[in-house]
Amino acid sequence: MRKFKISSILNKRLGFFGLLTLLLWAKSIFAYLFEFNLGIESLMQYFILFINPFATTMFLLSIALYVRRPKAAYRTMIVIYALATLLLFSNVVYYREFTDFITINTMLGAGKVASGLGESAIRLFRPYDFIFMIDILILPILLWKKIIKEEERPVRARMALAVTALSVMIFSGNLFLAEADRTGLLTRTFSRDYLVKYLGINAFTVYDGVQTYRTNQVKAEASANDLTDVEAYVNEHYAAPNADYYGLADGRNVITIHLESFQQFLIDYKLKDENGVEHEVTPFINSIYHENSTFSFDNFFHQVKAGKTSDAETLMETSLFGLNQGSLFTQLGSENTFQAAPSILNQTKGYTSAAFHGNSGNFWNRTETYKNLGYDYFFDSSYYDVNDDNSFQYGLHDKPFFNQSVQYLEHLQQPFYSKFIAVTNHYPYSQLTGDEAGFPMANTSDETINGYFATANYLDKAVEEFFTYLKETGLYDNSIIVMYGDHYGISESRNPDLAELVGKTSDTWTNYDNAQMQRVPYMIHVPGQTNGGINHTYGGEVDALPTLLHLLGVDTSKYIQMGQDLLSPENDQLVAFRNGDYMTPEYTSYSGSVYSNSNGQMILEPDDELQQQLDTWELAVDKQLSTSDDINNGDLLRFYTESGLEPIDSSQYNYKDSVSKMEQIESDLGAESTSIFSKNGGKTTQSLYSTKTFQQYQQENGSSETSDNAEE
Ligand code: GP9
Ligand code: MN
Repeated sequence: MRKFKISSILNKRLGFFGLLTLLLWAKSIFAYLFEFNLGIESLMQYFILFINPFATTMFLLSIALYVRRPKAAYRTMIVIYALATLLLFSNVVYYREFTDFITINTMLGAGKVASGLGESAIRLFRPYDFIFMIDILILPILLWKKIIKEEERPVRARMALAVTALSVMIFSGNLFLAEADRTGLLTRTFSRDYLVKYLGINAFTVYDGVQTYRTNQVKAEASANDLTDVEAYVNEHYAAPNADYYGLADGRNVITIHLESFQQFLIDYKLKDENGVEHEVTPFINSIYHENSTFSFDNFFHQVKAGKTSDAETLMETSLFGLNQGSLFTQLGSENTFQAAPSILNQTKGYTSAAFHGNSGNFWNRTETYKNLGYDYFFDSSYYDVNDDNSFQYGLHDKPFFNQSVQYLEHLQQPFYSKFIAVTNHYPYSQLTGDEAGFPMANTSDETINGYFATANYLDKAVEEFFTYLKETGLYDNSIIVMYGDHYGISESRNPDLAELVGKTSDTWTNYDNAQMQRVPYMIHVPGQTNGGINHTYGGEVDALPTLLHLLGVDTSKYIQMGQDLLSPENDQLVAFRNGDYMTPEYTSYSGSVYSNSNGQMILEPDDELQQQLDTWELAVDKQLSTSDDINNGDLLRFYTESGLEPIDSSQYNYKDSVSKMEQIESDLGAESTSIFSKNGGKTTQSLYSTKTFQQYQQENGSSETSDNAEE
C-alpha cells in the first residue's frame, strides 16, 4: 500500500520534480556540512543553510514544468538536474585544493592552467564521490525501464507558475534572513564563503557572473581621474624607510628563490620517523634563517587566493594584491600596465632581469605577464633538459632546475634581479622516487601531509647546492638572496590531520589555528651584514617589494604600492588576507570571527573600545583591497606618470633566443661585460656546480651515522 503511494507520486511530473529537488537538496547539504568549511556559527545560520538549496533548485527545475510534451519535459528536468549537480560537484573538488569556490573567471581561464593538472586532479577525488553523480545515471534508467513512469499529462501552467513563485518566495525569505544575519552581504561582498553559506552555490554562481560582467565594464570605463583616490590612499599609507637599513644592499644582485608551498612551520621542524628518531626537515634553510646576516620574518603571511603561485608573484613583485577571483596573471597579465620590481630596478639602477622556472611558460600565463612586469629574460622549460626521470607534472625537479639554470645565470650582466621558481615541493608531494626517495614520511591518515616533509627536504638540499655554487663563483658576496614561501602547502581541509604534528589535536583545531598556519617564511639574506636577525613585525607578501627596494636604496614614495616596508617603524602591522580577513599582533579575524592571539579564544562580545578598533581595521583592510582592485581592474597604472617610470612596450620583449642575445651583449661590451661568464675569462662556471641525490648524500654520511642507525 505504502509502496504504491510513493510510486504513484513519483509517476506524476510534480512528484518527479519533488524527488529531484530533494536529491539536489540532500547533495548540497552534504557538501555544505562535510566538504566546505563555511564557518557556521549559530542556529540561524544552520537554518539558512538548510533552506537555501531549495530556493534555487526549485526555481531551476521548475523551468521543465512549463514544457508540455512528456519526453521533452522529463529530459529538460534531467538536464537541469545534471548541470546543477555538475556545478556542485566541481565546486566540491575545487574546494579541496583551493579552499574556495569556482568563479566564472576561473571557468573561463580554466584552459590556461589545465596543462599538467592531470594527476593532482585525480588525487582530489574521494571514493565516496560517486554519490554525487550516480543518480544522473540511475534516474534515466528508471525512466527508460518505466520503473518511474513519465506522466503524459502536462503540469497546468498555473501550477507551474505557482511552483516558480514559491521558489522566488523562498529565495526572498532566504535573502531577507541572510541580510538580517549579515548586513551588506551583497553590497560589500565579504567573501565567497559567505555567499555560499547564505545563498548557496547556484545563486553564488549567478551573482559572480554578474560581477564578472561588471568588472569587464570597469576597465572600459576607467579614467585618469580614478587615480585621485588611489594616490590619496598611497600617500597616507606610505611608510618611510628606516634610515638604518636604507640602501644597505645598494648595487647588489638580487637572487630571489621562490620556495614552493613552504609554510613557516617547516622552519626548525623536526619530523619523527617510526622509530622516534628526529629528522630536521630543512637544515640549510634553517641555518640561513638564523644567521645574523639574514633579515628573517616570523610573522609574515601569504595573501594569495585562487591564483596561488601567480598571486604570490603579483604580491611580491608589484605590491598589489591578486584578484578576488581567479588569477590576475591569467586574466589581466597580458594587457595591464605594471610598475614591477624588474622594471623599477632596471629604470632606477640599471639592473638586468631574468626569471627561471622549469615548467611551460604558458602556465599561469607567465610568458605574457612577465613581459609586462619588465623581465628581460624568461627561461621556462623550453630552456631545460626535462625528461620523465627528472620532472613531474609541474615541471623540472629543483636539483636539476638550479643546476641547469647556471648556464644562463652566468651570462647575465650584473647587477641583475633574478627569480628562481622552485616546484618540487608542490602538491601532491608524492613526486620523489628512486635515488631521491628516502627521507621519512609522516605517519598521518593523509598521504598528502605524509609526503610534504620529504619534498621540503629535497628543496632544502637543492637550495643548499645552489648556494654552494654562488659561493664558489663569488656571486654570493655581491648579491642578496631573498627566500619566501608562496602559500600554504597543506590546505585547510587537511589541517586537522596535520594538527598532531604541530603539537595540537584535531578535536580542538579551530579557524584560529587555520589562520596561524598561513604564515610563510620571508628572508632577505645579505652576506657580510651582521645586523639582521628574526624580526617579529606582522606583515604579508604585499609588503615585500617596498622592503626590498628600500634595502636596495630605491625611493618608493612616488610608486603606487599597497604594502609597507617591514623594516620601517611606521609600519601598521595590519595584515589583510585576500578575502577581507585580517591579522594584527594581538587579534585574528578569520571567517567572520575574532580571536585573541594571546590565548586563541574567540571573542564573542567585544567591548565598545575593541569593537571600534575592529571596525577601523576592517575598514582599513577593505580599503587596501579595494584600492588594489581598482588599480588592477581599471588598469589604472596606464595613466600614472608621477613615478617617472617609462611604460613597458611588451612587443619589445621576446623570450626566444635568449642565449644569443646575452652573448651578443657580452661581446658588445667586451672588457666592460660584468657577467660571471665574462669575469671567468669567457669560460663557463658550470663545473663549479655540484649536485647529488638523496641516496648519495646518505652514503656519504653513512660512516658517521651508522652507529646511530645501528641502534634503531
Ligand atoms: C606551476 C607552479 C605551481 O608552474 O608555479 O603553481 P601553483 O599550483 O602553486 O599555483
Ligand atoms: Mn605555488
